[in-house]
Amino acid sequence: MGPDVTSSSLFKVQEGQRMLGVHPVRNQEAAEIDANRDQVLQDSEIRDFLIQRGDIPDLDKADVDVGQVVSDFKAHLRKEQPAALSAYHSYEEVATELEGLAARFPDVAERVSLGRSPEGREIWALHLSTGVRGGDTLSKPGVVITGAHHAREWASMEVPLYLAHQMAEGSTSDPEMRRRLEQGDLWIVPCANPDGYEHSRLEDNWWRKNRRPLPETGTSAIGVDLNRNYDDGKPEHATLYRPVGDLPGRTDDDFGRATSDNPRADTYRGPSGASEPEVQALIQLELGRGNIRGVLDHHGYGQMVLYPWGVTNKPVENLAEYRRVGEKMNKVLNNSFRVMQSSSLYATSGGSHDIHHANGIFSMTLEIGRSFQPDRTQLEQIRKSVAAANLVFIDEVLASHSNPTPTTPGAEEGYLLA
Ligand code: 0X9
Ligand code: ZN
Repeated sequence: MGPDVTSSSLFKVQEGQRMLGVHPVRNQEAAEIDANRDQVLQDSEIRDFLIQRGDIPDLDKADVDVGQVVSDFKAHLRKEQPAALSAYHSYEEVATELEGLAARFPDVAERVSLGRSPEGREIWALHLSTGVRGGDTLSKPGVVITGAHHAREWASMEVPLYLAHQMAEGSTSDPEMRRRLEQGDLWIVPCANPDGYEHSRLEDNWWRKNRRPLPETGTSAIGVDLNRNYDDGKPEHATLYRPVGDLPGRTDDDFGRATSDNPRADTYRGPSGASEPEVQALIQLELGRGNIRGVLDHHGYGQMVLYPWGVTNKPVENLAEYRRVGEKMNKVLNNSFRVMQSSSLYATSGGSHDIHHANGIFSMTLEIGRSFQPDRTQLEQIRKSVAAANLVFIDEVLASHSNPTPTTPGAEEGYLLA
């Protein structure tokens, strides 16, 4: 809305020399931010609020463009979209591009729907491998690349999409790309959370979760944090989803502050493990297909290469391997990332790489960019450099013959309870 929102708004934010109105639907949030109660939300108040809520991670560990994050959040408060929106693909555009790649390179690429989101959108994958149609790609080691589990992390969708282009288009001209497609069974899933992604693009650039209404909670809350909902249903892995002592339906015993049983929280883990259709669709590929040896999940932001465990400070048994591959990826990122165990950023349960790792899959999370919605110039640089790091990851997984069977951390050893 235009100027009358500005004049009738209870709260204002400063944008350069101008004072702009907070949209009335954000009044409650604004009241929380307005520490000095002057009805002007200063950038410093917004920054402190975002740090306290966890939307800005630990500045000693993550690389953050605080000014950009605050500015993007002000778009949320005004119920507008950041200028960077036009640099990003819509869900429909992604669907069309993947379809186009499959049509142009039919002998190495097919577009596959892994399932449907709660609002009925297909979760599209580009399946890349020589002999993809009719051939036996199941006998090859598989790698899955995912993005946009979190709706507002827009760049995390663009990198896998860019990689899909690189791999399909390189298949006819670049011997190294051809080799990867001959050796591997590759799956690229740019948008794991299509409903959330579209909601974030069109309605609320700060939206994180999926968009499933939660009638089972008896509340009007919407959405589950898909990166808290991973679970393989194996009793011996149950504590990766819900640590001992963290009871369902209670929030006073929540695991750290980064995973919650409160349906209104941004980090709501869902009513049960793998309750969400998006997570089920991905797990069916990642664990169900049987040949997947590596999973690389993209998130934003902070410039970090994260490896398991996320649920405990206990080190993984193949720590040296994770660190070696992480550092190798960081090298093509100009050493601008930090390589660390996820739990040392903060501990969560139900995260994707923990469940994969527990099933013998080499799995990492990349936190890319320095804000949720980097501008066009930054996005271009991110796409190229992070896609190169993806190729390092893929090559390492395809080259490795070891497949360690990890031991799940016991309930007694080092879970980071609140
Ligand atoms: O919280 C998450 O799911 C990831 N960060 S984000 O800002 N993209 O939401 C981090 C996942 C890594 N796992 C842990 N830190 N435990
Ligand atoms: Zn994320």
